[in-house]
Amino acid sequence: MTGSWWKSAVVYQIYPRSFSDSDGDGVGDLRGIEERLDYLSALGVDVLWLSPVYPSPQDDAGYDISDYQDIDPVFGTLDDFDRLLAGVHARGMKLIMDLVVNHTSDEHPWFRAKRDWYWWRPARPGMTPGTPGAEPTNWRSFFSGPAWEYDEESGEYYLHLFSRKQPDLNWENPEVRQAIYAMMRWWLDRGVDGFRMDVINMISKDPALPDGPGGDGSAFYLCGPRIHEFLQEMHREVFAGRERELLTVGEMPGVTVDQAVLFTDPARGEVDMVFQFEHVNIDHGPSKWDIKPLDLVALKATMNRWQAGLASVGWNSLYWNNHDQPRVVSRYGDGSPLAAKALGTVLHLHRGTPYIYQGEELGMTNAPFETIADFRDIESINHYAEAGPSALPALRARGRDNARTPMQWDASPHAGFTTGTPWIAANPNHKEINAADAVSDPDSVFHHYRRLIDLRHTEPCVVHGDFTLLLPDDPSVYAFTRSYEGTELLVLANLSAEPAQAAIDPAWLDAELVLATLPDERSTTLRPWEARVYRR
Ligand code: TEU
Repeated sequence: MTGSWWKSAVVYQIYPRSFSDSDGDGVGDLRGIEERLDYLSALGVDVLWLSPVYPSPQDDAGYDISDYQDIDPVFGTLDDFDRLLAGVHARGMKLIMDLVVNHTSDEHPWFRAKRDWYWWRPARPGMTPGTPGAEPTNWRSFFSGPAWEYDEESGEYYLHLFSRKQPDLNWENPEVRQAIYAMMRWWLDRGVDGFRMDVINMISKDPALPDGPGGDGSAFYLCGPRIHEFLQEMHREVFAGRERELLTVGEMPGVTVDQAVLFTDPARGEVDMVFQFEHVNIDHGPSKWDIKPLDLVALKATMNRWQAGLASVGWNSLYWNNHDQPRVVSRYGDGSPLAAKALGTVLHLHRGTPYIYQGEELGMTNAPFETIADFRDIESINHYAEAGPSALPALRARGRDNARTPMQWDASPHAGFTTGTPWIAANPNHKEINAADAVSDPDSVFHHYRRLIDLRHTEPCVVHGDFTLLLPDDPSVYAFTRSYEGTELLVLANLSAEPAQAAIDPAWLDAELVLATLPDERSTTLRPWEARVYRR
């Protein structure tokens, strides 16, 4: 792929259902996005990533696709898409699509027409098909219950790692692979600038599909035997030889640093960068519904390992948020604008390509969900059905709907997202946290993010500088330096609600203060949630 322009780029993720509704049906759409392009341009981001907008029964909010080469009417038409893409390009930005090819919807015509494009297996030997425990393996789905669905008609089961309406494609079949590559070329020919690849490290499975310990089959489907071969083939068939500057990022739950080096080594031709999960699983217990408090020392250690592991070969992606994660300001912060700025500063000053999830640049928080009726996400609803009302506190803290409430544009009803009834309620705090106020306040989280993006664009040390973690054992201060060609940056953040003493060389206080979230006090004591970036 041409050069590495994406090293100095910042990506902004749009979750179309919740971004901006132009026609009052309560669901965001492509025209809504088009109307907001000047806002995104003012923020300064380089690339927009659209979560899925393809035709879909919306069982998993569009991650269940029934036609890869069209737009769901709820979002608009292909003409709307072309206009949006032209508007993005006219502003010097790029647009990448969400590529969901580990599975399709069960309503995709392939599912009935091309049986051997999916994973079908008979019942466990000696068991009556369709009875509990007769599933071909003991694998559990990510969305509760077994990963197998019985099909009366054929008397066999199909595999679905996610919902029963998301059957897994069988990538062992070369016809599957060729159909997907052709579809990808079609989008690139239409002008899109790359792909975010959904759970792409799950496409190669051990064809024996053995039982896993305690129902966890991940050893047989995460980074399976042919994963590198498939990604290299995709690269040759889809990306190689294209002149345009493209971006590929593979979402890879469970990926290790060593594997990520292989996936992102440019010489191997696989993907440009991966989304790893260690730093967002750090407050999980045995499952994501088991809540542990954040251990900042552990968070710094994991981030540091990824920085070091991809320092000479490969490249990191950097994110706190996406449509699957609770809001970072509520999770690793205290919900305040100051915490939002401190967390943003820490993330954006690491080496890698930062991803901003819509509303993060406003300091949008988790939602005040009360009952199960407030939730929309299949993952939360299924978990509640299995675990019962005692699951509510975990759903409130961890539910993906926290990320999916409407983008907060202004203080008007439904946060200015829609003139109709939104598909999920807007957070009542939109009266205080919204884009209109943020844009007009130079001290807002929005303008701090704008300055962070600007710093990446203008200071090569942010892009290329070597990363050195300082004070690894400090429980509240996040501190590190970056250095490149004689320039050195120091990043200091107090990620706690108490004042904290930063045990750094006080000579740094004489250096240029390039970014600060509170008025300069020239002290090594950091106020609660304060963040500073020095340069010398
Ligand atoms: O998510 C993959 C994934 O493994 C998790 O992040 C998952 O969403 C869940 O939180 C597990 O507890 C991707 C998409 O980002 C997600 O929205 C989809 O639901 C999923 O794949 C299936 O396509």
